Parts: sequence; structure tokens; C-alpha cells
Amino acid sequence: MAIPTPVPDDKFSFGLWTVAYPGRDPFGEPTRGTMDPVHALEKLAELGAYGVNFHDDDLIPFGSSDSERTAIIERWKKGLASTGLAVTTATTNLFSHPVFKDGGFTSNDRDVRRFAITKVMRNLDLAAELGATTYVCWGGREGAESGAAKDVQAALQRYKEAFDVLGEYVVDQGYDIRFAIEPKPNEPRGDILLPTIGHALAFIEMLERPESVGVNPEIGHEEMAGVNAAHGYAQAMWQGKLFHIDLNGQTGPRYDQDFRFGAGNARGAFWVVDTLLQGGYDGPIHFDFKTPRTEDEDGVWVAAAACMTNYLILREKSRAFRADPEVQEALEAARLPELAVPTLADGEGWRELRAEADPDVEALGARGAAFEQLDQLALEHLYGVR
Ligand code: GLT
Ligand code: MN
Ligand code: MN
Repeated sequence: MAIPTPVPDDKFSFGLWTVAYPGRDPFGEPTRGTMDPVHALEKLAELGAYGVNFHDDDLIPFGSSDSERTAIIERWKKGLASTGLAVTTATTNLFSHPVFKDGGFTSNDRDVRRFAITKVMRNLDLAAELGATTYVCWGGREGAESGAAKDVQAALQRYKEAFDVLGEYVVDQGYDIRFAIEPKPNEPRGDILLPTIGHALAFIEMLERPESVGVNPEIGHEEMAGVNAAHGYAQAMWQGKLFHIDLNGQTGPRYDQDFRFGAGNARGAFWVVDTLLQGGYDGPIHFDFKTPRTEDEDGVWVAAAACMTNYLILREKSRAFRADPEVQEALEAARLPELAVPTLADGEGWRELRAEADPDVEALGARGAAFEQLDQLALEHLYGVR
């Protein structure tokens, strides 16, 4: 199989914090220098990316004066114009500064909560100015390490209040922006609120404007929770809530590895790509990875390019899998077309169903499901022997 080259039409995007990650971890100092944001734009454009996104503090260091802020933004805008990269999403850093040690929207400290909402409003203005239509909210510090210190019901009420106020702000300002909540089970907090896609989807229904809030699931975070990431993406699409995606690599429930996409659980990555293609997801294909601190800057660009290459490889494999006549037969044998047929016929209700004689349950129980053949065909495509 020829490996396709990434082009802007593929809609690949990267967080500024991903390529600029200097390699700091809880046990060690950075192994790479600070990356100039405009240099990041140039390199990403050269590699074939389409877009970029950023936290307020990734671009404008926390505590910058108004004039410093304006100069940074002007330079950034020039970089965007000369590289042609789009700003697909933006987000707020509500986790690095000590003020956010107990979270932003759900901190027990009311003054912190008020500051957090204001910080988001300020960056929403910049997001709108730069044309971002999705605003990601990762509540990394919204959580706890201990029991009584967090009244979870009260915290969720405050979380809802923040989204309701911010939703009103976006409407009043006339911005074309939707919010995307990014779930994560733990790290940096011992336990984080809204730990999985399912928790976030349920939370969204409690908001004043549920239609303007969706999810931004990250593969690695779902795998940290031990759940099937592809199933989560599918449910989010089914509910019309897959507003954005974070693709990366993770091997099972452990610390957040943030490997380049396609490293880690390769089989899980294949099913995520297949799920996105089958479900018609057409938003940016965003990578949220961290290059290991063993690498220098060259290694960063190897890893960034590899995220796109691995996506394109898996996209080809998913297409080939779906187009394979043997797979179509196996899908039929596994009754996939039948799953798409409503259980009750048109006009039928519980009365008709209740009146029906029972089927031959023993014969039904003896029917094989024929799933193994189908799954083996998928693996053979993935392993490259078909
Ligand atoms: C942070 C986190 C990511 C989130 C980002 C958005 S920042 O690096 O690990 O998963 O997507 O705030
Ligand atoms: Mn992560
Ligand atoms: Mn992420």
C-alpha cells in the first residue's frame, strides 16, 4: 500500500501545546527548548496540516500586559495568514497556574471560579476574532484527591452554572461558537469530574443550552478509563454531540501516555478511524499527543508527521476493509443489515408483539453469530495481509 501524503483537505490539526511540549514531566525538567509559536505554524503547514488550536496561555504567557498581548496576537495573525493555517478550536488553560489547584469552574473558592469564567470569556473573544467555531473545555483540575473536600453535587451545579453563563455570553456577543467538553478520568487530579464520554453526555442534558455543548473525546482518556473508545465516539455521534476529537495513543489504564496517534493500542485506533468514517464525522482530525522527552525537535516533527501518516494508513485500511467483497458477505452473515431493521414493524406496537407466539427459542439459541470470521477479516486488513 502506498502511504498517502497529508494535504490540507484531510483537515489535520494540532494543538500548539502538543508540538511545543518541551518534555517536562513530574520527574524531570524539560529536555527541549521553548518553541516559537510562529515556527510551529510554519512547520505544521510544511507537513501538510490544515489547522491549529491553542490555550490562551500557550500563545500569550499568563500575566502578559495588554500591549504585550496585542503584539503577540498581531504576530500570530501574520503567521496564520502566511501559512494559511486555520484556527479550528481554542481553549483556556484552567490548570497550570497555582490559582487553579482546586479547579476553575468547580473550585471550592468562589473568587477562583469567578476569575476562571472571566478568563474563558476573554479568550472566547480571541477565539471568535480568529474564526474558531469550537471551544474545547478540558476540566483537568475539576476534581479531587479526597472525599469530603469535594461536594460533588454542588461542584456539578457550579460546573453547570459556568457553562450556562458562558453560553449566554456567546449568544449575547453573537459568536458562532459551540463548546466541546473533553472527559478524562484522572491526572492531574486523583479523580476528575465528568470522567468519561458518557458522564459528559449526561451532564450536557442538564444545561440551559444543551444544543450548543458537545464533547471532544480523546482516545487515550477513554482507554485510561478502560472503556472502548470507538464505542464512545459512536455514541457521541448517535447523539449528535461529536463536536471535535483528540486522537493519540495509549496502552491501557495507566498514566496519560499521549503517544502519537497509531502508537499504543493499534487495533483500537483502527476501530476509531473506521467508526469516524462510517459515522460521517467531518470536523477537524485533531491530534493531542506529546513527543517523548527522549526526542529533540527533529523527533517532534517525526512524531507529528507520523500522527497524520498513521491516520491516513488506517483510513486506507478501513476503506479497503469495507470494500472487500468477503467482508460484505461476512457482515451479512453476522446480521449487520438486520441490526439496522427496527425491532417492531411499521404500525406494530407492544400489543401485536405480545400476541405473537414465541419463536423456537432452542433453534435461535443454537444459531451462530459468525462474528469471528468478520473480526478476523478486519485483523487481516490491519495486519496488511489483505
Ligand atoms: C492538556 C490535556 C489535553 C487537553 C488539552 C486541552 S490540554 O494537555 O492533556 O488532553 O486536550 O485543554
Ligand atoms: Mn491525554
Ligand atoms: Mn486532549
